[in-house]
Amino acid sequence: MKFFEANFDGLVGPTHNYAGLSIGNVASLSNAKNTSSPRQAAKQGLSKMKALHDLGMVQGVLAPQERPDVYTLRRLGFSGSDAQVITNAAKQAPAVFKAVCSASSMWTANAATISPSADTADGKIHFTPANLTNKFHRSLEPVTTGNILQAMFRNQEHFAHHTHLPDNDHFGDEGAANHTRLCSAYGKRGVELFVFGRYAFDSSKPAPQRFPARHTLEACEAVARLHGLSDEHVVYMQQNPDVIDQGVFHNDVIAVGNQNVLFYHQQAFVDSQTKLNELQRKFGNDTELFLIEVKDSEVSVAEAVKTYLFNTQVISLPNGEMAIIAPTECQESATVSAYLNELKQRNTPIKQIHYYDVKQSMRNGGGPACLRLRVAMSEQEKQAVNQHVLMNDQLFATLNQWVDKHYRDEISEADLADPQLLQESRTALDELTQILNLGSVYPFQRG
Ligand code: SUG
Repeated sequence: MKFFEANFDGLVGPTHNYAGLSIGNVASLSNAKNTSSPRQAAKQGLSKMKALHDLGMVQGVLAPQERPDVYTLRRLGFSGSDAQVITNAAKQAPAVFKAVCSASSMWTANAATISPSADTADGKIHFTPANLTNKFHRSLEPVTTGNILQAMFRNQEHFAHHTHLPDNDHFGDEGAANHTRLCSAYGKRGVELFVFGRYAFDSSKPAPQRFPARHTLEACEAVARLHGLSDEHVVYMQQNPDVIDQGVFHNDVIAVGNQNVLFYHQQAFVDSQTKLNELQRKFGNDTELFLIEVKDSEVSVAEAVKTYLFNTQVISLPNGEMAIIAPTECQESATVSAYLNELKQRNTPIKQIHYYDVKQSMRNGGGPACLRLRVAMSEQEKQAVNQHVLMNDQLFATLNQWVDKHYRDEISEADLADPQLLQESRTALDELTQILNLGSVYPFQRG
């Protein structure tokens, strides 16, 4: 049977904006209050999806969420019509209001953690939406994320869905951004590498001083239990607290893996050598495991954070070669582009580098890898996916027209308080759920 990895990219939502909401995320803070272009952002994302489809990859689309989130504002005491709720919240609690307008669900690497059927005890693909507790604006995502994932992966014979972990910092879970699966082939049992920022129940352990560690060991362990993974095929590694303090707010800003390749920075992990030895032992020796470590002397942590060298996608092309999907920021850096050119000459599976412009997303700290959620699957499992979410020439054209029809060209902070934006957003999402055949997934549709 044929196995492959499918990528489900987040479609950027109609309220995409720069609100400076993510302390610890350098780009988010430095672009706060800049004017954004939702239309351009959505189109950049769609172009990347189409490019991966054209490279022969299985590519899907994950729908955005309803924003501003008036339901949360009502929970927080604002009342009246939706327009009154928006106007009053924008005036009386501007910081809260900005948070409920965020289109942050576009970064689907944070949507969920997914274990493929080859790794799980019951042979199903398991999904756990991330609770994203560390940032208020992101903690609003998991319920609707779960609804959308269930509408995409409905078939209960193949897919198992869990509720997100308890909404508390002890179980802070940022999903696949801190999860990497290494394997000799997609259909073979792999090693699932869970990376965490801190220990929730032991304050004597290392932790960052300046910026928050969003993801805990205890959250990783809970997801591994829920998914029925065997201890012999799981590795837990702690992120180096010093790099979190330098702006590496998720592991996918400092490391990325695919099949038998782990590409990471020298400073990425605590106890790096011991942990990589454990990884090698659990991976086994049947297939060579390529541990590609980038030294400080080659690319500094600051340069990696600026260019998102590690927030690249490493993908296996149909011809068996691996390619790196990088943001144009990597091409614009002399150091990083020279490094990548040299890397593809080396004796590793990585043989191609492709650059894409996702600047609208990058300005909020989201590179190519943040924009995608990976699901390793078989041809049979792919047939069980809602086929309307899979990218093809027709869907690409339809979604571009949909964006042209509904999205604003520009959004500034003041525009978010326009009650009309909620109506535009709901009209767009209602039509999108028909295009993607999702049924009713949004609060406004469920009543
Ligand atoms: O959670 N930015 C997102 C970026 C997420 C990137 N994802 C991965 N690395 N996988 C975050 O910090 C900024 C929103 C704002 O400031 O307007 C934001 O939410």
